[in-house]
Amino acid sequence: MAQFQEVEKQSIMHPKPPGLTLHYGTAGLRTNAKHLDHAMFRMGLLATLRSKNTKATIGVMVTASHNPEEDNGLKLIDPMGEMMAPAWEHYATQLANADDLLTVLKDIIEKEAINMSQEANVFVGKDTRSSSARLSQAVLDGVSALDGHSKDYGLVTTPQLHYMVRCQNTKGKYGEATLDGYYSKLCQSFDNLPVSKLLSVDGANGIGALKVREMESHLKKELQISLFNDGSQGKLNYQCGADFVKVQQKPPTGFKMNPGERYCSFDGDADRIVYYYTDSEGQFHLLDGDKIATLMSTFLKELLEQAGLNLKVAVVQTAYANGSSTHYLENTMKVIVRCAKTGVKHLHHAAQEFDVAVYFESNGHGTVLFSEAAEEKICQLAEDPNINDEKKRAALLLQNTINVINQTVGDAISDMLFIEAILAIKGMSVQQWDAVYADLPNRQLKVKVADRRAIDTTDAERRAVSPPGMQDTVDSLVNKYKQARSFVRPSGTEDIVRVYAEADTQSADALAHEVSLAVYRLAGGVGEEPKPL
Ligand code: G16
Repeated sequence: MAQFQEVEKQSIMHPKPPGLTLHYGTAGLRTNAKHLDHAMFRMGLLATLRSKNTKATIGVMVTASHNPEEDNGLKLIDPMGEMMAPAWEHYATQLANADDLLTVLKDIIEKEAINMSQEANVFVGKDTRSSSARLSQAVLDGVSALDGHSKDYGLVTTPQLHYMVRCQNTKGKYGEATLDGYYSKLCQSFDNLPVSKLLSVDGANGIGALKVREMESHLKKELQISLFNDGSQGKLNYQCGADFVKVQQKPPTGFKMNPGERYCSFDGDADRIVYYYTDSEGQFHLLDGDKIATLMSTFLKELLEQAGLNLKVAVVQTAYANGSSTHYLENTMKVIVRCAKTGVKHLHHAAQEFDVAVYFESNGHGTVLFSEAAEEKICQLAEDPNINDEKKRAALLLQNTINVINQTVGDAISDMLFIEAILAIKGMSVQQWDAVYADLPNRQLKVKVADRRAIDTTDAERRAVSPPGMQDTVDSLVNKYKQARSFVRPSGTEDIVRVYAEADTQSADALAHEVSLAVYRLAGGVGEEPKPL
């Protein structure tokens, strides 16, 4: 077959480094950029097969998101803009590691009964990393080797590419598959909502900064955005961005914070957002994904009640969710709460079971999903001439909310617009938002081990099943602290094990350290032993 000959010919230009093993993890492939050329070419092949298989456009985003600048990676996007189906992740790993590329390729074609004469379309985007241009070219080479059509969107945020894929596959029903279409949809709805002014945005020196600037020109209303870490000087994700702020629990470098003012940070591909401020005593306050989920779900639940719509609202979190947030949501807000494994693909899937579901990871990655039936009910109500003013207002607000949200995946820009609108509508300051519940003090640490797969987990990653003795040790350490909880899990994006601990006081730091030591000793730690904080 001519296509296979072309793959064989082209793959010589994209050789696999000997001995390298990659794994399609939490959010795709990710490692040092210098090892990725072959994998990018091969993922171009895979995306083309997936497109033939689904008879729809597939997306490939070249990014390593929150990882350091020298890393890169890729996220594959399925037809409705969601992360690629888990069944295909296995093929991605197989293909990336294959020594005999054609055999694995043919195997996938046979298993999935793919019609190779079916047309294929792949959308490609990239972040601002210096390696992204050559790596996205490798993806495009892979697509053309299998005769697929591609459209290169160039520099876009990850959620923007997710959006394009969905627009294309819904034939414009979700919106227009262009950047202008994306900004117009979000901004038109945002312009219909009240808005607070003056927000400072940390762009993590990445693509989000460029795209916030681009979006501003589409806004009729004045949302005064002061942008810092815009990439003009600093290094991507270095001492800035959502991951740094969340994990370090401190402000990014690159600017001075004024007490009481509202700030937010994006991550390297702008699919995460966290808010923060300092009080008059200079104390730093973080409003992470849990606080965002609480704000959004409360707002939506109130509007649905005002509109008289009986729709089921749920919040999906992960094991990292602060215990106070789960307690508040279940006991005060009385919403259904579900816990999913880390990775938005898991949260997204769990959220699809409900009429309206807010899903957020504590790290600020999340969005809101409305079922088709829920959207229809809201739209019908908004157009009903026989309802009272209160219902009308609520229905219209809900309708604009649906359009401001990027339902394909967490989107820092869209989440930011929605949060700003909620604060303005509720007349709420960032301090009042923060005061809704108090976070339990918590700490997240990383432990370097020889092979992170030594740790295996169950119960949505809340319990370790290996190595032997790990969970018993965590349990006995947790018992020493009040209101404490801790878990360990291997990261799917970095070569480390993550440790999370919370407790009634900042003794959470000591618990996290003790658990880190246990990981180091029981799971094959390398380098220096973890030191107390
Ligand atoms: C990715 C995933 C997130 C996940 C994060 C950390 O984020 O999309 O869902 O929470 O990695 O994952 P892990 O703890 O497995 O390393 P991003 O923003 O880097 O793509």
